[in-house]
Amino acid sequence: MAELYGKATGCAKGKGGSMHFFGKNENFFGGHGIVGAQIGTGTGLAFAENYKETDNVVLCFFGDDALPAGILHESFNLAMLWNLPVIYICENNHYAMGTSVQRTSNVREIHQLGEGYSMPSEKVDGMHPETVHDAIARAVKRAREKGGPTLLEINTYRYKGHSISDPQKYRTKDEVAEYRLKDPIIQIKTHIQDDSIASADELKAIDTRVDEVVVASVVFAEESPFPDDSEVLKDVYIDQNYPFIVD
Ligand SMILES: Cc1ncc(C[n+]2csc(CCOP(=O)(O)OP(=O)(O)O)c2C)c(N)n1
Ligand SMILES: [Mg+2]
Repeated sequence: MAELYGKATGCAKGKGGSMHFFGKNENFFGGHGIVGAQIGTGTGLAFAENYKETDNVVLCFFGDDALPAGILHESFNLAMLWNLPVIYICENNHYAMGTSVQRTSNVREIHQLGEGYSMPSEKVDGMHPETVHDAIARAVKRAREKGGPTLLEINTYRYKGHSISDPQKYRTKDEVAEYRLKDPIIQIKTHIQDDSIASADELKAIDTRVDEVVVASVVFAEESPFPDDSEVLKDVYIDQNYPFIVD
């Protein structure tokens, strides 16, 4: 939350903002402001884990708008060639900034993109949390057993527009309403209660705890200082000879 507010206590010291969350200690390397660019980063991180002979697996997330990006295809090729421990997770919510996948990609069954690289791939119902968990567990197992990368097309939906200035003329209100009925949180709550895993009161208590964490995070962010001016060029990759730098 502090990073969102651009505060010095944020995970990227307030210099990343919403686009560049980063936490080295947490092994968390993005957000990325450039659509698709994190696919190259994720592949490189997988190369590093492989090189260091660790048991770690990279989960590399991207939206449906990253499909036509050249870096996706180059990364898929190298990841297969080098048998890297990476899971490419396409969160297919069917829309990019203001365009549906149908209008930008000739391949509508996104998981089929893996076939061009002989990469194991799966289409997953993203509205069922347990289905998602199982698919990821299978892919992680494959990677840990030296079976290399997996492409998961996880189908989901975006209820809101890309931003507050998105008039959402590319879809109907009925379509949004239909997906809301299949909301994964509603589905998992129903499942938990139907199977008596937890009671309505226990779920309410979890909601309350979550609200408290969110409020505490917002208060922490609001009360934190902005980064000091002296921080502006620290931790930023720049050419020290670049002319605007004056001591
Ligand atoms: C290379 C590049 N082109 C354009 C943009 C502007 N842009 C920001 S988000 C976005 C659409 C992203 O859509 P998707 O990948 O489907 O992600 P979603 O927001 O639906 O999860 C675009 C085109 C950008 N950030 N980078
Ligand atoms: Mg999308």
